[in-house]
Amino acid sequence: MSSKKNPEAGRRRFLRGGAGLGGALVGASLTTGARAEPLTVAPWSKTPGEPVLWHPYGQPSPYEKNVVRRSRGATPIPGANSSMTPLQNLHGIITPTGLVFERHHAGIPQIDPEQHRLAVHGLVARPTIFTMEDLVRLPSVSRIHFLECSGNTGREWKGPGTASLQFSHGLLSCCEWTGVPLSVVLEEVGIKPEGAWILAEGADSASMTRSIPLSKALDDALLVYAQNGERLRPEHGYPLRLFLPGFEGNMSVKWLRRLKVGREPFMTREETSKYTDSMPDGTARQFTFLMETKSVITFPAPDHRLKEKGFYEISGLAWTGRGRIKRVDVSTDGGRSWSVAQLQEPVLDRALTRFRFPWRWDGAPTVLQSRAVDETGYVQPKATQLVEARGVESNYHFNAIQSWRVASDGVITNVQV
Ligand SMILES: Nc1nc2c(c(=O)[nH]1)N[C@H]1C(S)=C(S)[C@@H](COP(=O)(O)O)O[C@H]1N2
Ligand SMILES: [Mo]
Repeated sequence: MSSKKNPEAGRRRFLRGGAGLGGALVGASLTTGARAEPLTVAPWSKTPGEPVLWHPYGQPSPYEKNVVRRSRGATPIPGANSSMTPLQNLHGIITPTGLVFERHHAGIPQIDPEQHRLAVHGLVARPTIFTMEDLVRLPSVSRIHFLECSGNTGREWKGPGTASLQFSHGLLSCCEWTGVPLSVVLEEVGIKPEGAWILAEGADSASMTRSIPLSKALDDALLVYAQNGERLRPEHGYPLRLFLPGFEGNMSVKWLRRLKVGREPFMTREETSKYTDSMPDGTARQFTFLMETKSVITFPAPDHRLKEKGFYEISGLAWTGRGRIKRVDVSTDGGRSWSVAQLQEPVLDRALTRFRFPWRWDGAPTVLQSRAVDETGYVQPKATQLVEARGVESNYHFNAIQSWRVASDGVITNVQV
């Protein structure tokens, strides 16, 4: 039988050849935990199970109840909070909508889509107010893109932060977004020649506002009404949000109610006192739109514990606001040597890319790292390199190589090497 028809034969060949392992697995079994015992018939195999419509809207198995968003707890400002995606429990590249991180400056408004309006005004020929019905009738597109808060991994600037992947890297998601290209709407209203920036305003009580360069608005910005195939959830901007592929999450204004075209950036709170980068010379850098190339090992991570030595598949995510990921290198010896990881196809433009690397843990303490390279040749920096360039006073745009230390008891911690 060919390996196509018989996956078991293919697997044995893989073991013998030691694909990607340099023959390290010859004669060794991957399945250290498996036993040769008679198979029993469980209670759930003896009677019919739950009926259809057990949950009219599907739910995960009750055994997956620990796979949830988590938050650091209440903040002093009402409604200003965030929750993190449990990256340690996810597979592939798509974030299930119910696990997509949340970041709200003033809570989640409950908006009636029939009453929602999008006003487009300022330096335009035809100021217009759109209903949701108007917008959904326009030509639409669907795109798979990551969304990362620029505050993600912000606690790593001053040394190793939280010993948890969910809390260190969990302000990150990747969804299929459907909506109207912003360029279509801008063409409808007709931008005056002096127009160069667009103010985007949310309908939440924070009235969150950001200035968007017109070039981005005309390039690939989307007015999004659906996420992973269904209308947006309230926490992600229902009924309408802006989505700017590859740009910092903050600019993808949720509950979008107004776009105003102007000559210059509007210098809102979110681009002056917040979302600026403190530099080592005491100045602050403004308008750091692009999310830089980054990667992280999602298994194993501090949220896991290795029970025994033996075979494990290291797995992780890489992404870049610049386009596509070209390569991911993995080190299992604290950066002394690097090997190329396997990338899951398709590798999409400004989407999460899943990488995998086979590993046999010998039980000795070690440090695991991943390093992403994007299609422009940019290489994810070491923490020391990043800090040298940017100092330690920033809260945003930390994209350094993440190091996970594996101790001999299988406990994994967050370190910087
Ligand atoms: N109107 C409005 N838009 C907003 C926010 C907000 O609080 N209000 N938070 C921003 C921030 S900081 C981020 S990181 C993303 C988070 O999007 P999500 O909650 O859908 O993951 O939305 C952005 N858009
Ligand atoms: Mo954010």
